[in-house]
Amino acid sequence: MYGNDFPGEDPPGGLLGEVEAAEAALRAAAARDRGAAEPGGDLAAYFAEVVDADQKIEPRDWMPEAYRRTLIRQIAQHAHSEIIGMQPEGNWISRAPSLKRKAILLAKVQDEAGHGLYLYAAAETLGVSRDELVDLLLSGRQKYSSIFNYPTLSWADVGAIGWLVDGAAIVNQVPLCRCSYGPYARAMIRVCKEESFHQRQGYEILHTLAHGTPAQKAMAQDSVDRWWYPSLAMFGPPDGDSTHSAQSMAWKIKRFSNDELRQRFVDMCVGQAEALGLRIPDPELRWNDERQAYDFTEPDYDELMRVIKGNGPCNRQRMEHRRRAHSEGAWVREAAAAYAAKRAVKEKEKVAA
Ligand code: BYC
Repeated sequence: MYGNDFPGEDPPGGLLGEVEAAEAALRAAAARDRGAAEPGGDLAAYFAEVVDADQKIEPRDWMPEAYRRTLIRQIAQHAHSEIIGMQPEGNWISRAPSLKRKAILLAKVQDEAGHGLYLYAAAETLGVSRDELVDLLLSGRQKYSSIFNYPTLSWADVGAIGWLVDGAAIVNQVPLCRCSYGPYARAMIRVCKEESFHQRQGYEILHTLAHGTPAQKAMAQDSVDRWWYPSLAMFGPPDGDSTHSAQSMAWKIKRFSNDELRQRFVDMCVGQAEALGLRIPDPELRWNDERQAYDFTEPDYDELMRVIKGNGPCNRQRMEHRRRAHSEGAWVREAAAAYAAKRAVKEKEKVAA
């Protein structure tokens, strides 16, 4: 039993079942005739009709400028998170405890790079270039997830990231498979399937450690103690302080509020922690029969704001590393551009011949 393969899941089939249902809904929406905007008609009304009918907005469609800007902000932040998210785990590639663990971790980190690329490509369909987005990240004008500003101090942290961070990412991203913007929803289907696999590898690392020597078990518990609250904070500020939620939910970009998803994540983790034999570090955690959900201690949202503003334990290190990697990779981009230009000339010559 690994992570989200948990029995008695709600919904049946678990989160992966939900991804499959979202994929089927995407295909069904594509097969339905959603009509076309009347020439010279009310474009805003047509946009609202498409969203209301759970059809997808595509890049060719008219959309409110604020919808476009919100999507660029969220998709870009998501893409940057995937790219920066490679650093904390990359820290352990050369120190993984076996060749097999090293190969698995390498593949996982490589998947995160792939997710970043799908997401940058989805953002580009909104009329912004990859160069602009990278520049916004490197100049600090766009954010990435708070979670990647915490250090990975032990091998068990690779397990805790898989179980808790990827677990939180999936709970947040499964509803995005039903996002109203087609390219983002389609990218999310593939990302969620891969993230689900990542969550299982983290769970399996922790399970092995938790059933190993007392020192290994203590190392696993220490990781869970450090990653629990930062993982809860990944869902964003509480609903009352979430500036974008109401509008994003009306546009069906977000399907659930930050607090709803946080609760869902806590409810999912409790049974998984029991199966691992590890303790969630929250003395207030208990089942509430009336709410049919667990009561829990909220993360420290002042800490979240400090980390978002650049003052977390590793913000400076992460950005310095990314800037250095970007400048050291300039020759690769130049070579790829020169190669593409050469091929374009050859293609043109072929067509002319
Ligand atoms: N970190 O109004 P709100 C992953 C910002 S997983 C940093 O609620 P929204 C991965 C927010 O941007 C992580 N900033 O915003 C996993 C806004 O700031 P601005 C990436 C945060 O957008 C494993 C302000 O706070 N996942 O990639 O409605 C391995 C107010 O918040 C955070 C995604 O990006 C935070 N935790 O909701 C490798 C998923 N929380 O722009 C990689 C897509 C909030 O007004 N994103 N802020 O200055 C989302 O679902 C939503 O954007 C959020 C926030 C739920 C994160």
